[in-house]
Amino acid sequence: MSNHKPIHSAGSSAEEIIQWGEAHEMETCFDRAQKLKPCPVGETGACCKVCHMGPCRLIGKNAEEEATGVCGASLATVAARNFVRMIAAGTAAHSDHARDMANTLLATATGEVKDFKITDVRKLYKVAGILEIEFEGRPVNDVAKDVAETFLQDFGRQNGEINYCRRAPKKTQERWRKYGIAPRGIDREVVEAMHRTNIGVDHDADHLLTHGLRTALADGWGGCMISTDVTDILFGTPQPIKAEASFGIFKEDEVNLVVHGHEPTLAELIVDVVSTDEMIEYAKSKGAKGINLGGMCCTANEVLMRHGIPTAGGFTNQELGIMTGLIDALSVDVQCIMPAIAKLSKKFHTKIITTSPKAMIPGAVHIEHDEHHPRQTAETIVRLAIDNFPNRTTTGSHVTQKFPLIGGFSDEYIEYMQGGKWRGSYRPLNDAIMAGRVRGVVGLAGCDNPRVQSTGLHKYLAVELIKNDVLIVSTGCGSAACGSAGFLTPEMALENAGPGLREVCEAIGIPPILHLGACVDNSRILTIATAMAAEGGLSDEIGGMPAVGIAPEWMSEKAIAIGCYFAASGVPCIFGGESPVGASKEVTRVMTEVWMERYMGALHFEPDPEKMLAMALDYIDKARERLKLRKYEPGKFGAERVLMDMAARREIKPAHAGVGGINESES
Ligand code: NFS
Repeated sequence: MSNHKPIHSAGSSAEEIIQWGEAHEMETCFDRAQKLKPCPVGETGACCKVCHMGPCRLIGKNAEEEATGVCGASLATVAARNFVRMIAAGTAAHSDHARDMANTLLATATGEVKDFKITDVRKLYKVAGILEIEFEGRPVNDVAKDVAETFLQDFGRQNGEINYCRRAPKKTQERWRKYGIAPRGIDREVVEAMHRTNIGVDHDADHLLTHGLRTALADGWGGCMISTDVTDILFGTPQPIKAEASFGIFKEDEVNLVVHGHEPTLAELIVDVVSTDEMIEYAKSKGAKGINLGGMCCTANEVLMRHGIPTAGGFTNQELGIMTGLIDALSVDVQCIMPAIAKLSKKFHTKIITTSPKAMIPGAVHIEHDEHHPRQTAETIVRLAIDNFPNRTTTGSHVTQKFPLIGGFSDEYIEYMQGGKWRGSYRPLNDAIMAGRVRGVVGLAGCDNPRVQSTGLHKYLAVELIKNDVLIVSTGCGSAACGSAGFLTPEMALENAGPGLREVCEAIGIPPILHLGACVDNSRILTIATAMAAEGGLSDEIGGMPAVGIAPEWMSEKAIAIGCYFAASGVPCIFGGESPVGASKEVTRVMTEVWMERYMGALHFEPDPEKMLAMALDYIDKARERLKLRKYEPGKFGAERVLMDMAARREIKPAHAGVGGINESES
């Protein structure tokens, strides 16, 4: 027998803590994933439990043709229904978060909540412009109130289309209308998804999935986009900022407070409160040198993007963080919070604090986020963390490794960095793609997962893609995985990127993997793709761009909603793991072939990372071919078209020389 232990995480610090935990008999999701194999019937979508005549298992050799539930539902019906319910749940999660953000904006604008203000007036005006709300010469708070109310209408809208449909390229919108997937209202689509998948309603797989896409679009161009925009308006639009990642961010001699979950409102105030003299003095009175704030999952991404707060990583790192023995308090809001942390925390001094009126965990302390006085809630939490510092035991697994990173790439900044202050533009990026310097763009996103070597697929794909001159935009735990591996630095381009991508990154001084934010900020990728379509020279809609979405370690229903809104917007997506509709060939065919034909997007499931890579590159190359772009050859580029005038180019040359589009020779 070999005493070779399985490697659970591709992060070396994470692995060190896991091994320490095993030696100390502490159970984590990695152990549970080993012990608890997925049910093979449910895993591939063949289990129906929408009524109590079942659960029915649609299995057997000819299940696709012959198996039915007690009601007669076919395998395709069952698999499609299960899948649509995943989309609905994911959409509900993002969008309910967005609703709270819009309500916070409204309460801030009306003065009902005094702890927040409109931080980014420029973004407010930009959004008002898109929503066709008059803003010139009006008080900022009046505009903000109109914006918030307009957004809130999108949740309960019964007819027509949600506002941000109009933000997509015309041709993309036309496809949505042609196939009946332009969403009417966010809540309406979620409710209708639940209705249609109820016993005895919609039984046509394609028809069900079509509504699934309508629901997903309500997520992408509704919930997610609203959340991103309102968060930017309230707390500022991100721009590049330095931060750190991995477990070495925790400090032995300071109070370690961690924010975990997805909603930035309370976390924003915690950021503020921990740096007040009063709290720092209080921490010192308890024997700490100061207060160290860190984050996990997407709340981390939100405060990292805007304040440079360090991250301890993504989903599978939450239990491991506690096992360092260094976290004095872990304040959680909603989504992706493992209930296991409450039990685990009892082995340490760590206090788990639930804060959302929507989410409690047995064994945690509940300090409810007071919507009207959020600052008070933040202060209570910070004090609790400080009070707990003297109780710290030192029995955890202390690891010191951490990596520097650069985050904060909003779509606004990406536009700005390509043109300078006088003319933001996507011309250089489009030109670099046209010339073959950049082969294409991949959105590398989604969860990390204990069912695979956690974060390992993200790391593998990140390195291979940039080697192949593919620019990566990342969000969510994909960003956390890359950050915790040291990949989110400009040096990464020097060491690993192909020659064309490297040149582009060097010229602008950016990493080859751009951290765009939390999972809701996948909406920024939609905005970027729209801007690229508008800029010209590539596709005039989102479909047909040399762009692919990959979520190699996804596990959340939210990831499914995201994959579907990308597919419906025209981006082929490749997800890892077993297919949740794998039992039905028909459903698989609809999601790949039929969706491709109608929307120029698709959703594939492919567990093998090498095949994921090959598929992504193939999609990119085929799109290049269709667009009649120069065939991609590493190290060989075409002449780039120049659309700026001489004076303009002269002005920006020193800072951005070398990036596509600013050559001296006119073509
Ligand atoms: Ni996205 Fe962000 Fe992470 Fe997955 Fe969860 S934290 S919202 S769902 S696990 S990427």
